[in-house]
Amino acid sequence: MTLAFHLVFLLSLTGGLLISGTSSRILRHWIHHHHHRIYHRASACPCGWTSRGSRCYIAQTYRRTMADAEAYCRVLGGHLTSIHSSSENYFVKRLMYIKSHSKRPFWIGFSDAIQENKWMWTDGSATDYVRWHSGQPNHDGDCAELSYSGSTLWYDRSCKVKRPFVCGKNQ
Ligand SMILES: [Ca+2]
Repeated sequence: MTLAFHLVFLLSLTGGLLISGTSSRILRHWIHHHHHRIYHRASACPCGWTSRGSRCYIAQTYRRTMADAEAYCRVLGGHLTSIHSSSENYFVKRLMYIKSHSKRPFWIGFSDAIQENKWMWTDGSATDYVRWHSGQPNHDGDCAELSYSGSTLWYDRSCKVKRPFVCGKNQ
């Protein structure tokens, strides 16, 4: 279906090139709309992973404890994903929603298990962005889940709860 669509699109594009002669404008238009697809093909992310900037992400719909989820991501060469901006937070949520079609909360790699109240990313990156829901963390647990309630906010939760999760790694 997708292939057929692209074939039709390319044929109509070719027609446009021949008829109108405004080739560069059409080409720019095409590149603009397909930039993401072209970029993804050129990226170093393994099959099944989605690239964003210099990072790769994959949503896993199996439910695991936080530790098991982190171990699973490590087997894949990454960690539970870290999040460093509002746009990355939204991207990660969308990625999970597209994969799971569910609004179940899921694990990200944020934890204060090593030192209480010192929240750190399992991939060792800097804690330069947080998006706790108001009143969170409220000491429900040492792990952070991303929730769909409100606008993609974080709640601390017992690490033993089984949740789907998103892994991330550098390209
Ligand atoms: Ca909590």
